[in-house]
Amino acid sequence: MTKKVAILMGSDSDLPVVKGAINTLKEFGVASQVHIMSAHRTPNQACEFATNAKSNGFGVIICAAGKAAHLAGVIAAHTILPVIGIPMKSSTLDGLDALLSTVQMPKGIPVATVAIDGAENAALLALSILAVSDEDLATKIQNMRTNMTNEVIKKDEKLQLELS
Ligand code: RP5
Repeated sequence: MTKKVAILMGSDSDLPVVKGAINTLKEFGVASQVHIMSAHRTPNQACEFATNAKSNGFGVIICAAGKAAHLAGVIAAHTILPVIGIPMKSSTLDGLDALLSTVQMPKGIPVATVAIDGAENAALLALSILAVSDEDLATKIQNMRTNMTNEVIKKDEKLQLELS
């Protein structure tokens, strides 16, 4: 059975962006659990969630956080599940602070970091990780990519007609 994906966000203010990840997982029919959980405001809850995530049936954890974004790193410290960080553009620094905080993990505890506000790609990466041991899911991802390719080819054909 396909494992679940956990989506954690540091604040409810992250939700509008995080919805992109929630919806992408829904489109692929993969179950997710979504929580507001902060490394600094709810440190005990975050630690407990990460520690038990594997035994609770999760296969990947996505963490969205802004500013001094340490949620993904802290969660990764408490689990061997793959952790994907979404740096949020929620600050006066336009998310560059969160990007660096998330991507610059010291060696030993990795966090796979997507683009600032890159919620859809975080979900797609989580799906690819789960697809390593799930052929049906791998086929769905491949089909999505084929459709994407065909759409771009169609757009290019339309452009060529317009320009000719
Ligand atoms: C982070 O601080 C959250 O992930 C959010 O992106 C940012 C601002 O949080 P709020 O002040 O809006 O709750 O912890």
